[in-house]
Amino acid sequence: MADAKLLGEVDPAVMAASGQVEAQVDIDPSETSEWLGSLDYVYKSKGADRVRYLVKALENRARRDGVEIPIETTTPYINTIPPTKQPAYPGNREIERRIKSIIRWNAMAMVVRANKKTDGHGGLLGGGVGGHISTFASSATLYEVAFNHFFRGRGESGYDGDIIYFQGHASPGMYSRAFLEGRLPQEKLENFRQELQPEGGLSSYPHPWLMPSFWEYPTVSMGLGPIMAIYQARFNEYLKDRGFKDTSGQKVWAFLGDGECDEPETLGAITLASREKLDNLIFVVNCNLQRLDGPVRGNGKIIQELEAIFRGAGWNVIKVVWSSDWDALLEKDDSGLLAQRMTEVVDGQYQKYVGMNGAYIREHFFGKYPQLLKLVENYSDERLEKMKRGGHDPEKVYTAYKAAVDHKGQPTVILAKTIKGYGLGEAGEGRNIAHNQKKMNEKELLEFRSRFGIPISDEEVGNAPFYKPPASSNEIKYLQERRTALGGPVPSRPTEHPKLEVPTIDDYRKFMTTQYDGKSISTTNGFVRLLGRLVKDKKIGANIVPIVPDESRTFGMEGLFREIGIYAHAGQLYDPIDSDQISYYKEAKDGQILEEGITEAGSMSSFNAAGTAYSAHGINMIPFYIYYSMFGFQRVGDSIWAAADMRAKGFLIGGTAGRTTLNGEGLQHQDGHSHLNAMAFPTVRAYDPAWAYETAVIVLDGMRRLFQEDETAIYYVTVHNEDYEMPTMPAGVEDGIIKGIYKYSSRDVEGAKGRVQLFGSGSILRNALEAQKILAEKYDVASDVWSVTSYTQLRRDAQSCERWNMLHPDQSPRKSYIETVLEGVKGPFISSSDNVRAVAEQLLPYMSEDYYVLGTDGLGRSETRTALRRHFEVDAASITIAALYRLSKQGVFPTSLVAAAIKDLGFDAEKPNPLYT
Ligand SMILES: Cc1ncc(C[n+]2csc(CCOP(=O)(O)OP(=O)(O)O)c2C)c(N)n1
Ligand SMILES: [Mg+2]
Repeated sequence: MADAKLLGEVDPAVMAASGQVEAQVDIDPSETSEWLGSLDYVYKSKGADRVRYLVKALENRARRDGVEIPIETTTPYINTIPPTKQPAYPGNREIERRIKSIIRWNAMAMVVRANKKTDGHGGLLGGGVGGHISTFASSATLYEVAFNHFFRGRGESGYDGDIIYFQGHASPGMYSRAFLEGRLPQEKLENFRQELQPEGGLSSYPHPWLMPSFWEYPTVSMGLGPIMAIYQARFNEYLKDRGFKDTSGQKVWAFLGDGECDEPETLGAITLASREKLDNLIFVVNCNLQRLDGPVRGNGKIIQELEAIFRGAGWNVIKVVWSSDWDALLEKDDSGLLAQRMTEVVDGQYQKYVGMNGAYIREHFFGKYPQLLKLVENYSDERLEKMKRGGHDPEKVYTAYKAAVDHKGQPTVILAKTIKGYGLGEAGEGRNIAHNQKKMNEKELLEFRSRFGIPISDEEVGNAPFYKPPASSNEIKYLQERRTALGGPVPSRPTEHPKLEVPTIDDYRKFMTTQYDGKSISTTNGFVRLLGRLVKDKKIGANIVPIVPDESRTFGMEGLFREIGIYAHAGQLYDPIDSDQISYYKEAKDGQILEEGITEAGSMSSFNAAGTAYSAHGINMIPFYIYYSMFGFQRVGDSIWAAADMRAKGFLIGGTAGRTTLNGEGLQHQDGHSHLNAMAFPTVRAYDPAWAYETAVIVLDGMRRLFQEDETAIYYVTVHNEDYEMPTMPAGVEDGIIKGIYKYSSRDVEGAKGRVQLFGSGSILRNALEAQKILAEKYDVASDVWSVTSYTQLRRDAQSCERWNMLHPDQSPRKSYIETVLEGVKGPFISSSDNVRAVAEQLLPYMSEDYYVLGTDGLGRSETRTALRRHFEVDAASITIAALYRLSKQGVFPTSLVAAAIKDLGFDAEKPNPLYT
């Protein structure tokens, strides 16, 4: 063999990358043995602490003498917890194995049957409705041990359970268990992934929106489950530290895939968990070494790589690599060669062993070293083939979970080695096609049935029928007893929640008068004043959760630092540099603000935790997540989608919005399209208010709807940073503000040449008002200016109205709000906003007359607001020109005068289209 590298051996560079140290040559074995003997003696006589002390002392001495000792972030590729530290298994292994086998069978059958039934009805790449067998097949033991011994149900209070993020595409396993528990009827299982059937179906993945009394947390957009779990664990601490609830008994579990760890969100926030000492958090990474297309790290070792990353980040890492089948061998292996061989073989090779027989494993795995061949000389090939991996051994899994739940001061990650498609045999076990396998032929079903001992006859097995033992069977009784002892079923989500009485708009009229009227402030400042008042509100003040990703000062919120404090579990361990100032940087254990630092993904995760506290904890927390609007829907849209899926409630405040209102920051900051994104999110109600009172009305009415009326929605409100004088709220406009439009101002002109309707939103409403003046004074044109707070809400209402009318053609038609408001009003209508045109163009199909939209399509740039508004053609002159032009098209204004006006207003008719410049 000389220099040739053995198949499957780790390359030194790979070892270095995953923190492994290359094995070195022992030049003096008797000296080594003497040192090791001494160490054994110390361990036996004085224990582990003394060993640690001595090893550290040796290391320090060597470093003093300049000996370079590589920092090791990985341990050998064996179980972290040795057999000697393994607690006794508290359950009945035999019954649990039978239960698990039945759950495996039904989970598989659910997918196979659904696809048989729907084959030929389309679905992913032809075929049927799809689904996954192999993922749960690999993680059945990881879940079952937790279901039987760890997962806490909601208990008597209904809100005391563990919070669990199930790996999304392992959901057939969860349904299968719920079926045995009697929580889901067989008809539902028959309709896996067919949710529109009359008797109802089961959603593909965890979807609280679609199965609101079952699922709590959507996870299948990979990476979102893990990051949300971290912030959820921290939010549980926040609730405790702020005196809302003792959450100390509630663990947060996140089950994830090893392939999923490639997502930046999965690993991107793990240091928060260790920094905050979240010992209520447990990650279980199902390391089946495969993702969708093939191996996760064919040429490396995902468990070692993750161990290094998590250990480096300060987590408690527990590796569950080998089952008890290997204990005796490892114990007997004095040379350490077995652990070495285990460490040096790469994952792609381990995957290959799954599909090979014992003779191959003997030759290629043990055969590298003669000592190892000797070690297994009494093991038959069959035995070698059956030696399991750690994640399939309930005792090893139990050991890891027990250590994790008992661990103090750190979050724990369990890296469990499993086999993808475990039990599927030829149908996919360990095969690269395993992930997409959703069909099994008769022979494969027979083998699966026999392997797991399911009492289904040879004749029946081809149909993959469901199997459920009678309620009186030991299996069902056992499983029920275990869940009762643990506080009830999981997952489960309550659909009735406590309500919160919130203040009314009337309660805040005086506030609006004194804080807004006549003041030259921005809508951002108007919102911050409102927030400052809300946190002091007797009814709801404490429930408000302000969340910011390092932009409080940008929004002028720093006054809140001292007033309500920044949440820090450790309190404030230093004297802040600005402690002599009024709004100093105050961190406190009961601080209210979640100042997340520069992480929109983390902040959104906090929003999701706070926004679902009503269902998770039975407490109506009211999140206000305030951020740069450019870094919202565009950057963390998927997390907002998850928020919608999980029925989160709260307020997203998109600050510094508007392509031209945020002028100096230029490209990559100027947002004119977040409203375009937001319109696609069904539970998001998006508003672009112009005046501070509009924001206040939207927020106050929103709180009532969400927390008093129990509507499920997220409010998205953009606020701007342009200071201007805030007017007094006209009487009777509240309804219009909430529905999306109201008339703000009218200007009549004696002997007018015509009349136009000007729609304006956000800061651009003022340009429409200026245009109104120019039109009247220079061109004898009368106009009405409308404040449009939400095109999206208006469109939704108009759309559903039109739909109803279409489906009820013989009944008197309903009228949409926009139709009602514009009844008898003649165009032309000119809309202008600081958003892309498509936002206002939502109304095109519903406007009976000439409707023309101005907007800010194109990439941003740094300039003055005046220059930018001319560039994007949303300034008063642009609005005036558009109005005159549309009047001329109606024949009421001479075309020649429009051309003259363009000149007169100093508008360069040959300027390039801003979309492309
Ligand atoms: C963000 C995102 N990208 C892609 C997918 C599609 N997808 C679903 S499962 C999967 C492979 C998962 O591999 P792994 O995390 O190792 O889980 P396993 O099934 O092996 O347990 C992929 C790519 C997804 N669900 N989410
Ligand atoms: Mg995997």
